[in-house]
Amino acid sequence: MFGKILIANRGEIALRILRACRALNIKTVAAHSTADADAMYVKLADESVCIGPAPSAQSYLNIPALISAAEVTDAEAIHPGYGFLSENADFADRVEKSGFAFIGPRGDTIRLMGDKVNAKQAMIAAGVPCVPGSGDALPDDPKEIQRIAREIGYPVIIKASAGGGGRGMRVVRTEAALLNLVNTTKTEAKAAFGSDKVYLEKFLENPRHIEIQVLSDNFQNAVYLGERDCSMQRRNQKIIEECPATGIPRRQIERLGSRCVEACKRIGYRGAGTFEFLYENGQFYFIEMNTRVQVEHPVTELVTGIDIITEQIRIAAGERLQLRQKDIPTLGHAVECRINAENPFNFRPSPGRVKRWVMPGGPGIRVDSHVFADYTVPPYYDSMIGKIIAFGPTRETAIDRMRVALSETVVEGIETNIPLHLRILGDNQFRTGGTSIHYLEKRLEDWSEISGGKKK
Ligand code: MV4
Repeated sequence: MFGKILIANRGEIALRILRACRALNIKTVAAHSTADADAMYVKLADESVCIGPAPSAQSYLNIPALISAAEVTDAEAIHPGYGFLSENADFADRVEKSGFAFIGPRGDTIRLMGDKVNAKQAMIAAGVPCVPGSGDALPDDPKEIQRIAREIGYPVIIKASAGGGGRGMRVVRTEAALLNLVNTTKTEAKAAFGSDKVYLEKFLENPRHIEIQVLSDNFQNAVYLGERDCSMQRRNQKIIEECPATGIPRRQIERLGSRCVEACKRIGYRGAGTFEFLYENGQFYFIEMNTRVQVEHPVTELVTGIDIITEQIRIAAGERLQLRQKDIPTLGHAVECRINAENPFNFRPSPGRVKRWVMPGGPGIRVDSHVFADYTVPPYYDSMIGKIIAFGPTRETAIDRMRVALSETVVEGIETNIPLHLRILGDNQFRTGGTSIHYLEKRLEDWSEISGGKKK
């Protein structure tokens, strides 16, 4: 087991990783920017290293600075968290070449899954159901592109192979618009990701976003930890996530989970990972794989009792997975609300000094946040400042506990999206469950009309 881990991240996930390390009696190094010098996880860490000025490019994305920090503190491993360099294959390679363990998959696995065309081909080979599509990157020949699109059937969606997470995508509803949009998407992909490789898929009009969590060790042992419903999103930003996904037959989840486990074994996956699916008309369709721990990992932890960060560390240290699929419980229901420092209805970031911070408690309530009274939320990074997770024996109990928790939460000095959460949690469609990825954007339009806002 490692003696010391460098945490190459910030905010609530840095604190989460620190807590797992401390429980394992592993020393911690907090790598932080000048803007995060006063963060509580920096104070709680055994050592801290300032890796540069506030802008991410000069600090949390600064590979030489992070590797040097690990060297000067004699860390044995680096945990990248999520975002930043967590899915940067070159970073993973350079960490391992420098003699440190990268707490995540090998660089070549990150590279494989980062190329969405290759990722889909690997999934098809493992029997994971995928969205019907071009199967490979689009050729240059316009006639061939039109033939492929016709074979798929309109509407189709053009996606950048080096993109993901909603970046570099365009929906095409008629053949007349196809070639121009392919060229536009290729140009944008080249500029944004360095590769103009694009592919086509059948566009699904009203899916749910369901993801499968997996753990896989160095000895080809792999398990799935159930599923999460992440459909409550706005502009590809998740707001509420939950586990399990209501209204989906357990046998179907079990079959899908076992296909994901098979895929992990075939690609030699190492660590924690998430298979992202669209779910429509009772069918699952793989879209992409995330080779990192995700913001929403706590809902899976509460329902299965498994500490995903600790499992990541153990797997990276070369331990065998002790978990057996049949022993993994799925008990009750968990709902996570992402707490963002932003205006609840125009979503404008609201950084600044937190004058009052009173967090909720009670049965089944977990708060993952690094914020405290007098903390200053910096303007340089993502606006998420924490997560409130509610667990209960049923979905209804979890939702009601969350409503009570949010209603007793006090944050003054900055704005948060708590009022939006309360509105969603009180909405009948949400309470019934099974809403699609478009639900929130539609409700926001209805609500903005009520509050006199203009239609977008
Ligand atoms: C799709 C889709 C519909 N049909 N692919 C968005 C980000 C990335 N995960 C892929 N995304 C989508 N791919 C097909 N063939 C709709 C989306 C999509 C979406 C997916 C999940 C969660 C939120 C989303 C928001 C907009 C579009």
